[in-house]
Amino acid sequence: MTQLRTTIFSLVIAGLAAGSSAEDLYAIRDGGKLSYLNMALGEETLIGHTSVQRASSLDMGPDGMLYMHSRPNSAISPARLYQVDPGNASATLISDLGYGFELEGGLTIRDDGMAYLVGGRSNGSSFESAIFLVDLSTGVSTEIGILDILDINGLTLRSDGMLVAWNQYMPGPFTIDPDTMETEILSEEVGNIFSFRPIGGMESADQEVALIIASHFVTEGNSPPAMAFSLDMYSGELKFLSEFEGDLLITGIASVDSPCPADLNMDGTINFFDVSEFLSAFAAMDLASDFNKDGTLNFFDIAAFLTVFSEGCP
Ligand SMILES: [Ca+2]
Ligand SMILES: [Ca+2]
Repeated sequence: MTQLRTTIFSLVIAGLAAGSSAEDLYAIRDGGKLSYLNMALGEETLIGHTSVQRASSLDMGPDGMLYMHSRPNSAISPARLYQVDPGNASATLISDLGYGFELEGGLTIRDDGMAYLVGGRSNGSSFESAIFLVDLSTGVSTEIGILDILDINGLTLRSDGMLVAWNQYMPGPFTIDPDTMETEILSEEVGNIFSFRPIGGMESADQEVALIIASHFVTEGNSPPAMAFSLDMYSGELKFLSEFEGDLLITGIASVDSPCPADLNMDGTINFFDVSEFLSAFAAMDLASDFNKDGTLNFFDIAAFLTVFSEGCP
């Protein structure tokens, strides 16, 4: 009996140890593969393939689903916005974004379900960098300004509402004021680390410290391993976290934890309408209501939804 109890106890501990950590990330890599990155161990696990060609940046929505944009394929297909299920990597098209966004760009989602999307687009003979505000539920995007910095590969939000971005040609990360489009260097001493590894993505769960993945463009041959860093978005201090084995071409990263999983209609608050949305999804056997993430729908999902609902939103 004691032995059984010990066995169960060690299984519970092992389960906790194998569970997700707030610092872990989802990553989109190598032409649309979705991976799980264990940041402490520097380990990558493939979840599945989104089948989206030219998949670019990624972010976690308040509804617990991932959102991703793809770059256009010249005249064949425009840039597109997708919703991606983090459980199995299946991608659902939300909208066409048009023929801009030729460069990798960046996507970051606000708590109210609106996203900032920066993309480089061709302006006749040269490129220009534009920022769009995208409604994730409809996919409708509205241009809000032009930036003086090109080829942004990482974009995330700071707690004061400023955007923090990076491209590898800049000496360091910089802030973007989304109201005025003014840019300002945050920290200059850190740029050289990335000289051979372009920014794969930036992400911040707490909007104070960002996680950054630097990853090589080329996936064959002697490409250096992808590296993870943390960046204090107020002081500009950069710290090395871990290195990933294998040739990972990472173009976007997203937090594992949704900031507000009960906010199913993504309006930034939780109320009756989210309960109604949950019940509709549950009744329709839609796995959006699979709140304990075990692939089946039953009483435990209602209990899990009620728990996150009672915890509220940040
Ligand atoms: Ca809501
Ligand atoms: Ca379930």
